[in-house]
Amino acid sequence: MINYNKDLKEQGYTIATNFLDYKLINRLIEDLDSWIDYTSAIRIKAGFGNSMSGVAHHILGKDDAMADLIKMLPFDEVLREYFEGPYILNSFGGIKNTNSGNSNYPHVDNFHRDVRTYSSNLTLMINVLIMLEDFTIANGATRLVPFSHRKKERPSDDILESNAKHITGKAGTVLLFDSNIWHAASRNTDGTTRRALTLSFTRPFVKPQINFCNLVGENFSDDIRVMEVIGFKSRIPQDHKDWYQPASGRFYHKDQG
Ligand SMILES: O=C(O)CCC(=O)C(=O)O
Repeated sequence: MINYNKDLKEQGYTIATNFLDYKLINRLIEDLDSWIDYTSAIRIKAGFGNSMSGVAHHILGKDDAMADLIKMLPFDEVLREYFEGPYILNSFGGIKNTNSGNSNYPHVDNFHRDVRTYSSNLTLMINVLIMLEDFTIANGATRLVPFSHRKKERPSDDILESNAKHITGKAGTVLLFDSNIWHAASRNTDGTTRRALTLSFTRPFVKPQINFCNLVGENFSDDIRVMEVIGFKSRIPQDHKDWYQPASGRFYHKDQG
């Protein structure tokens, strides 16, 4: 069996193949497109225009394939081992890279890190990128710079460019990486669609990017591990009534670090 955690720690990333079957991939593709339509309507209303076209952020809250994916607890064992305990969902997005000319979402087209606080000894965040279609160099596969999670400073553009590695793979392949790794999408030159889901997970004391508990509601799953990943065991009490609770009803449970 591949030692995902050894790769993650040493080179900063690891790759798992054949993670999803085609039936689920097709449902995820269809639902991603409807999330992109939904979020782009909200962005247009908010005055963002088309500056993030082809992207959807925080795609949970419907009874759809995205919810089913989270309920599968993807890579639970790897994440639990990497964080040495519980972890929660920090963000769940999707991206449809179709562009054959202009940049549609500069944040992902430029080399970046997805965690803003650098900590070399305590990993705060892991990215999980799920390829819903084949990733090729021509259609804009992700690029990353192996070992770049080990240094605090941003390497120069020259170093990033010359050490970056394209991560290609068949639909259903998953790229897991330490969020300190410098990475970017690359230019789609053949115009074939390249959809992916981009999730990140953190230790429970890091604030998620959105209140997933609120988005999915308390009846999301009967599986306590799923509810823990959503963040139900690491919530912030809203008032004193929430705070003064017996151990079982606490908003932030003591086993969440
Ligand atoms: O779409 C890609 O290849 C990269 C996505 C990315 O950079 C991100 O999710 O932070």
